[in-house]
Amino acid sequence: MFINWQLRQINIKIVYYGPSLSGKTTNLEQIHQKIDPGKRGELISLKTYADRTLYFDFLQLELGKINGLTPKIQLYTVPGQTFYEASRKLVLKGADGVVFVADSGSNRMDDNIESWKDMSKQIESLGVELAKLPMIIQCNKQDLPNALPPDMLKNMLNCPEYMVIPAIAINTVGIFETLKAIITVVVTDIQKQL
Ligand SMILES: Nc1nc2c(ncn2[C@@H]2O[C@H](COP(=O)(O)OP(=O)(O)OP(=O)(O)O)[C@@H](O)[C@H]2O)c(=O)[nH]1
Ligand SMILES: [Mg+2]
Repeated sequence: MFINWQLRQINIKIVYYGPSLSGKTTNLEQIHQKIDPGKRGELISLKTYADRTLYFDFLQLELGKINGLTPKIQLYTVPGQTFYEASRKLVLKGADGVVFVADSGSNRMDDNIESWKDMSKQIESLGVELAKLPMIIQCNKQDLPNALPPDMLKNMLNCPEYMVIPAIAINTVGIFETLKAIITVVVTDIQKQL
């Protein structure tokens, strides 16, 4: 969180994390497409030739005031492919909240668990206590024939304390529920600090 008292502006950083191809970039693309253009900036996507995220995606939103401050909500995605670990850690740095985008396909459970472990390790190595970081879990690709129900995913990740939201990102299902949920937990957390 960064507050510019002169401009009465507060920057809030939310990172979409998860295994490769779970739908992190699709979340930002849908938000960018559906939100009023007056309330958002351009979507900046750094992609490889095969449409995979290289380094990160970025989208900024402007919402109503919090305690007289104008929030700039900055959404980032990490690149999910395993060899971009260093980029993921850089993108996570300074996050006020995380959306963990899990792939609900039953064949992707090992990838979800590995990504969750990597994320937990990175957060701790940045000097942040995992339990204190606002977090929402999105179970994406619920349209797949082999999709597992959100409660089962939550059990597999062994994280009973977090809110879990089912989603079909390609159809915008659960996208704004996720965004609202993470903003709510982050803002509640920030208000305690102000
Ligand atoms: N069936 C289905 N496909 C989806 C859904 N959401 C995203 N996809 C597809 O999954 C593929 C990967 O989506 P991305 O959003 O690029 O995934 P990512 O998590 O950003 O991937 P990396 O950048 O490599 O980490 C694309 O072909 C999407 O169209 C969904 O809800 N259901
Ligand atoms: Mg991506």
